[in-house]
Amino acid sequence: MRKITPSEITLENHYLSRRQFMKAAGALTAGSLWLAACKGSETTPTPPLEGGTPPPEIAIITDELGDPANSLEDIINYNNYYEFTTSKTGVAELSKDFITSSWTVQVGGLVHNPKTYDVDDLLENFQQEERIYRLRCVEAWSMVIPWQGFPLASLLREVEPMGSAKYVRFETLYDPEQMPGQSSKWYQWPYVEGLRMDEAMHDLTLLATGIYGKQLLPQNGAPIRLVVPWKYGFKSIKSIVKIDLVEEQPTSLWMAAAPNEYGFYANVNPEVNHPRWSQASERRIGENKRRETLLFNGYAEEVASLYTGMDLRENY
Ligand SMILES: Nc1nc2c(c(=O)[nH]1)N[C@H]1C(S)=C(S)[C@@H](COP(=O)(O)O)O[C@H]1N2
Ligand SMILES: [Mo]
Repeated sequence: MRKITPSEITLENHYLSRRQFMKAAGALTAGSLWLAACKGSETTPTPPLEGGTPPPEIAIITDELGDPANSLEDIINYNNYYEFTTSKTGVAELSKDFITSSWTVQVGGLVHNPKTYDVDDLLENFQQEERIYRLRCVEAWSMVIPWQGFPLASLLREVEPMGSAKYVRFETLYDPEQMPGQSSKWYQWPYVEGLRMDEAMHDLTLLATGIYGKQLLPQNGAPIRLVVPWKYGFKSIKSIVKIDLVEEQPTSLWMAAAPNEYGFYANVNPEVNHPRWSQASERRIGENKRRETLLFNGYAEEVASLYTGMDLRENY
């Protein structure tokens, strides 16, 4: 058994199903990623099977809490992407022809060195890392996703924020021809999100470009999207075209749509309920039993200090 990275594996059917994982979990040491039952490897020869095909290579990816990553199938077929549809199972089909090539991201505002980046250059010039993060939707479902990407901080440093920059504002593409959901008058398009400067500079804050070692698919926010694992999923804005450093707190699409339900911070907090439902527990996609929601989605050790002295109930 050897430790490998998610991108070393390309065939998603090499992963154990969650049910298989639960059986195997007891037998394995906790780790982030293990390749087991290595077909054809010298160390673990596969026993001949009677009349059957040999088992495939099996890899288990877990987060640092030991929970298995969701399958690629789950991750690419159960999505929130309101630019396409409000149906979670309909996004994949409706977004399949979305054009994500020749994509640029304009970074500006209160910076000394504004620049428009080609996503291909971002992939080349910023060291891509593997990050296995929990994603907790405000609707109380969650997944574990093995992302590839790079810290937002490394991009922000390059454009040299001015001292007056207090927040970062992100914008998704506006293109109603390609994104049928943008014809909906219920929301103010384009999708906008924001972070406070220290949140944006935190090492956990990722600009994601891939999942399971493959480029992002449109339904997951291709070609580049934000991932802020300690906040509700809606902060993790997809298909970004513009990043601005600003002085005033940005108003997100969700704050504009329902200010009493969605605040600027949106930190995962089991003690602060959504006005219409409890946030104390969640359903991990692929599991039946609900699990308890963790403060800051389990990243309290890393991020709680960002909020010392703040009333987390008031600043929801
Ligand atoms: N532009 C944009 N970004 C978005 C959304 C959206 O509708 N539009 N949905 C958000 C919500 S509510 C969640 S839970 C996550 C879901 O990400 P996933 O589909 O990749 O799992 O994306 C977030 N980013
Ligand atoms: Mo969400």
